[in-house]
Amino acid sequence: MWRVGGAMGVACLIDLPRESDLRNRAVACSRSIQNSKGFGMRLFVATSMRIHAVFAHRRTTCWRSRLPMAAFAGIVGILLAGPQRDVVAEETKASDRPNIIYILADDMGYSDIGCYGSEIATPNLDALADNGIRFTQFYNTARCCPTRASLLTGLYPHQAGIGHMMDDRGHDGYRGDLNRNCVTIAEVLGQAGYRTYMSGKWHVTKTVQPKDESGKHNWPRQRGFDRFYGTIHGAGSFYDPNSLTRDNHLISPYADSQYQPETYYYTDAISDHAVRFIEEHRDQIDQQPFFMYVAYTAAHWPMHALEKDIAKYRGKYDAGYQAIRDARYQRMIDLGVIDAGSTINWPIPDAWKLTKFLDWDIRNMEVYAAMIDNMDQGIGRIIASLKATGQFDNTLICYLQDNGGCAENYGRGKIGPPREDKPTLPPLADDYLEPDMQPKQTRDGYPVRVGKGVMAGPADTYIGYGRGWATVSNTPFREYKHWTHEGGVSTPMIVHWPARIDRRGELEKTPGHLIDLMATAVDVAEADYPEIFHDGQSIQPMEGKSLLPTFAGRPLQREAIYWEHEGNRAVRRGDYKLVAKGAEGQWELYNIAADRSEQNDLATQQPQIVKELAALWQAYAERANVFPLKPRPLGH
Ligand SMILES: [Ca+2]
Repeated sequence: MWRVGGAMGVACLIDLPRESDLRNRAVACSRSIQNSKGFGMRLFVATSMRIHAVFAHRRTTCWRSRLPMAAFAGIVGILLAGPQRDVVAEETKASDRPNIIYILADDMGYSDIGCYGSEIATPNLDALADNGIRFTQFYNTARCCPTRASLLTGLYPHQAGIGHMMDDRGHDGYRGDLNRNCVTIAEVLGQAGYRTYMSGKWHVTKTVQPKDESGKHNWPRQRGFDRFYGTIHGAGSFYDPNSLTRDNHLISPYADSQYQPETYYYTDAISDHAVRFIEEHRDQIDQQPFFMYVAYTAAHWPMHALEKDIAKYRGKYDAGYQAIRDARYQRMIDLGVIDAGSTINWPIPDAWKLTKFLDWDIRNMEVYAAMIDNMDQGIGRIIASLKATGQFDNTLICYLQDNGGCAENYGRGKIGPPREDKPTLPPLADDYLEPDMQPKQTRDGYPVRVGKGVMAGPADTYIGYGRGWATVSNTPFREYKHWTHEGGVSTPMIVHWPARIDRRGELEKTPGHLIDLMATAVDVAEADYPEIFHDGQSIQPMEGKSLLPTFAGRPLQREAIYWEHEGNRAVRRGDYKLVAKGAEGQWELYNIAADRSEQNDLATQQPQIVKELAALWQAYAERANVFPLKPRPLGH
């Protein structure tokens, strides 16, 4: 290992260290330069070609800026460093950089997991909450694609090119494709020596079925991830997902020699591949930490779940929408994630409740609960694999949801047909690549059915759970996925990191947003956020704040948080939130601290605050590529 000479002497490598040791030492040395005020300088001479790999490492950027380029030429690197004791101390810190796992769930309301008030069993998420922090005012962007663009890049979605979905609407804020003036967390942490894995839903490119390799320019492997298993598209059958991909190759789940479970179920597959990546990382634990992005499609429609999981919820929703909402509301108050003084449990209008098809809709909710239950089981397996590999304590895990409960009427319009007695269509070959978000048939030849009365769960159904249950999911907030009222943009956010967080089980009321996840990752990984990337492209500054101070209970300073999606707009500054429905909608003003259910519009009473916040939003929209609002798709 390393030996060093006297206080001003020359130190040589006595035997060749591993590359990770070299990297940590280079990092330690760079810090020592910054920290060595008042101490003498120490000259190291390293005689290894491998040191160049270390120098190429992004972590040493501050190094390069402080030393003449000549120092890097040839096989000798000259390192200037501080006293030996600093090096040792800093080296320990450098090697202790945590793994980071961001877990994102799909189309779930604020009250849908146990530790935020749900009756759905999520013991593994609850355990993370018991030993970590729950944010009570964390926000997403109200929709799948923009949330993923924002989470991945630390920008507001239009700045990353995805203000709407995966379609190009002719303006830079709405290209439906990540642009080249942003970087993903994987790109940044990869440069900082992290291994990068992703399992799950991507949904930030418009080329789901590329004609050739160039169409994969914004697939996960091309945007910084070392390994990928999941779907490029944003929704599909859980038994036969379209655009299923391993690394850079479209695959069929039924002709995949690397993964053949007894029953293929996408949520299980996402969990199993996250576990597989953690286990494969075992040999590299001493060399590099990892970043992993686990993006579940639970509980996005279709309501697909395994019978073993549905069985746990049979009969649990027979009391109907209002009774379940009432029970959730009380539990949320008991848990402290909301308070009674600033929310109301407004009654669900009768017009939103099904009566004739109530049994069918109860089944939809049983399946929805089972989807979340299965996801939680998978998170349990991820936790177990971290424990088994000794990585649990120093892994930062954040769990959150991409938008609020979904009131879309998918598959709920007409009355659906009964299942045929036997298959009516030819079976599909194992290697058939499912092209459709909603398959036309099952693998064994049953037509896929939609409509009222079609009992959800199996592969030949394709149903959403509808407005009544979405209102329960979003207890006690207004609106849903798509809208920027609290029901659209509020998400649980569980943060778990035993090595650094002592506030076990506490609630954190500081507002936060997806944009903060890049800043947090950069902070805890001690990475450098680049100004230039992608072969000379300038990179927009990240918008978010590191959440690290909040982990220790310290406040965050920020101007405001902003939203725009499909003309729905909002800005929150302090306790005040200005929000509007649609591009033509009037501004509404709420004091969220007093009225998080957004019932008492203060716009006419406090016109000065409306004016100030509207001006803030306008400035944001102009600088962040938001205009024009609701651009029409190309060709329309
Ligand atoms: Ca979603």
